[in-house]
Amino acid sequence: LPSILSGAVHFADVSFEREGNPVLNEISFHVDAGKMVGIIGETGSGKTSLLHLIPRLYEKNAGQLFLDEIEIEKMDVKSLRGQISIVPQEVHLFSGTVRENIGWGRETATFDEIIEAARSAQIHEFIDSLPDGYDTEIGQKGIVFSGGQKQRLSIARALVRKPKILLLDDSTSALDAHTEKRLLETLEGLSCTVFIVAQKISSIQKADLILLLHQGEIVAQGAHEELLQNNEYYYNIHHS
Ligand code: DGT
Ligand code: MG
Repeated sequence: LPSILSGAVHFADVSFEREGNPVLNEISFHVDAGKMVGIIGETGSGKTSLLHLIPRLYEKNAGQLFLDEIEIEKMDVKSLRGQISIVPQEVHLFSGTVRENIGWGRETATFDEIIEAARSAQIHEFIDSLPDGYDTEIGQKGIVFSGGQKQRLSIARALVRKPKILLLDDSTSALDAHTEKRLLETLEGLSCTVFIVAQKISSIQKADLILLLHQGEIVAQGAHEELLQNNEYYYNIHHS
């Protein structure tokens, strides 16, 4: 079974339904390995569903989905998921130390790798400032993290697995603009294809490819400047 990914993603007329209701309709786009894709669209437009199709957490109903020219059905699901990290819209931390929470799912990670992931996720300095550092307990008996701190911890957890494809589902919504900018710059430097679902255009305007979803369809795709010039709907949400 083929498994090694460089991280290129190609959707060809992919449709997806839930309980007989169409959720995504004929989605087509291509992104090269190592690039950044921004996804925006109103609530319920299908952003989370689109991300979930890539590691086969959801199964498409029609069309073809290729990773590096290989149809995802031809890959081993476990190996596929081992190379794709998703940061879910709802962050889940568990009772345990910061270090355990970041290393979760990758028990072979060394402490250096955990610190490196935390640095990339812009959360290392905060962790380092805690009295027990990476040994700080999280949860009922321990420290309570803010929304933005939880998001960054969750991103560190995804990065420690050194994914070829990183899927961020609204994972920067609680970050201040400065921290978000630094995070995106760091992600750009990794050899990893990054998908970022966001609520604001400002969060994704540097992306190589922006997908604008509306009721399960891509109504516009391209780079920011191109969309601003050619798409009235995009222009309007940018200026609203
Ligand atoms: P968000 O997170 O509120 O901005 O919305 P999206 O864009 O992430 O939307 P998504 O993919 O969660 O939902 C797309 C459509 O799928 C929407 O019409 C609701 C429907 N849907 C979502 N979850 C379920 C589910 O568990 N069961 C059923 N039947 N439909 C669902
Ligand atoms: Mg969603």
